Amino acid sequence: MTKTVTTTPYNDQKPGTSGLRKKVPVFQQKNYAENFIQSIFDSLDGFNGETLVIGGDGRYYNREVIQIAIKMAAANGFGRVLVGRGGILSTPAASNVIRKYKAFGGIVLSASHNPGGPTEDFGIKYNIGNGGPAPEKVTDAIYARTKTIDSYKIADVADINLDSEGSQDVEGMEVVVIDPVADYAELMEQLFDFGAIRRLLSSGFRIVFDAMSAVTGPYAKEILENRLGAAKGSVLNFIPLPDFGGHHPDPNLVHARALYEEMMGDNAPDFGAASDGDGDRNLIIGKGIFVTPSDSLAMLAANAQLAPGYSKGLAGIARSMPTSAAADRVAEKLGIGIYETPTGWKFFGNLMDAGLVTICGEESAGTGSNHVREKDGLWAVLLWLNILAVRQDSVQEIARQHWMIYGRNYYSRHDYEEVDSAAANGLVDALRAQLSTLPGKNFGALKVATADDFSYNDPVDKSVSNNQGIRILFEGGSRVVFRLSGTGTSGATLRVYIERYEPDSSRHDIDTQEALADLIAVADEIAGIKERTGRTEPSVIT
Ligand code: G16
Repeated sequence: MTKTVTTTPYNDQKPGTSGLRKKVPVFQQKNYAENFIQSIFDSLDGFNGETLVIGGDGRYYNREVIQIAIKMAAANGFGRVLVGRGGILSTPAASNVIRKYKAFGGIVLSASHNPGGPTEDFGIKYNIGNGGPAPEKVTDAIYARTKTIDSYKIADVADINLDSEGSQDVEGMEVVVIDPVADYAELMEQLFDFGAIRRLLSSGFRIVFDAMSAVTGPYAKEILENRLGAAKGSVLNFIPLPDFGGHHPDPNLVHARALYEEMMGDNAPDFGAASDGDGDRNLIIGKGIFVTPSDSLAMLAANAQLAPGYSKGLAGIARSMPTSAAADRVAEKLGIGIYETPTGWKFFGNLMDAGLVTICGEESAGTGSNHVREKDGLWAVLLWLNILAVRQDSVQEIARQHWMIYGRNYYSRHDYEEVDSAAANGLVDALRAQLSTLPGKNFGALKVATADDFSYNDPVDKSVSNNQGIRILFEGGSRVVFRLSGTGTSGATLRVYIERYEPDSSRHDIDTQEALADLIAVADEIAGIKERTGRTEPSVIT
């Protein structure tokens, strides 16, 4: 039987950079998840009888919301739901399932790299039929609906068995529980030369992959150890836990510190990597060298044609605005297009659908291609391994040669987390007020060339996105960028992105923070970070 339940709106359901992310107790409020899911359905047209994909990263509260979403999909008229066994689908795997089975869309339950547990983070995101995050016009419509919603529909049935694969009926809608790994692993086998990677891994080349007790564990075990023959034990923390073992499942130099230390040690493996809560981010570390996400994008793009899936070359490259310009130099050399988008994977979807770009990346540990419409952590790891297998060079050698050819973009991001929201907004407003007076000003040896608040004109659907980050560009190609994160769940997170271009290869061995020291000081001088936030140093440096 289907019930219509009366509800009242919540006023805080505005999707951020990647869906709605809140603390679990917020989601546990009466009808909170139901309101948001019904608002998604109310914002869509034409899904009657169609297929919906549902899956999540397995974090605390995942199973409860999966049950709700399935019952609501049935009551709202979907014809079929595909759900990962145990309610599990990594974000890139969900994107693949949507595309492969021509689903109408998907609901992805994740708060990505944010911690999980009864008092930590949860999230709901809607992906459209191309497999990618809903564009702003859809998320705006969802938000508008959350403000007026007065009822939702749900099937009044017992919980669905999510643990055995196969088909079940829920009020006339078919629910198919699928293997979360199989389709994804098959796609990876089509893109990469598994034979070459297998030979590399059997030749004494050692890898370590930290799944951070998150969703990529089963995917990495199957692909890296079972199919590619990496030594048993190469995949660490491979059992997904609802609270990620109490850690932040964020593959960066702070939260994946142990991996970093191991890769910098005397007896380091040849290649180290990690992925995040929902499997879309990646961290790449070679023996003795951390590869920044911006550099990784550029190096992968420069070498992608060595992998079978990209042997015909790339159509173009896209990067988010705060990501370093290292990829721009590769695009220039390859004679292909480069696109600069706002932060958020959703902005890449149109470019990929229109065939303008093949590879995309973000400084926030995201890299991916048009094989799905999400960033993809394991994909980045496999492309690196494919390149290493063909080139027979170390990660160090590949990076050094790359910098020799293209120059090095020294790059770092400083995050100030859980800052008072009013202080953070005040800082951004004050920066905006200075924009017109900054050009031409000198700060030590640095002279401001231009300063603006980034606006994006989507070349495909012509939509415009304003206020996407304050950019201060200096003569010579250095820059600092300021923006507030759209993924945090308490207070505000100020992100400061710092970049310097160094063409001279005799200066490619400087410590990154040292190479950027003058820009870091100027960022504080212009924005008054210490004074306005009361923080003397960033909470996270990546
Ligand atoms: C999400 C988005 C990314 C974005 C990142 C950081 O990643 O999908 O496109 O770069 O957040 O966004 P912000 O700087 O606004 O916090 P994820 O991995 O959290 O889904």
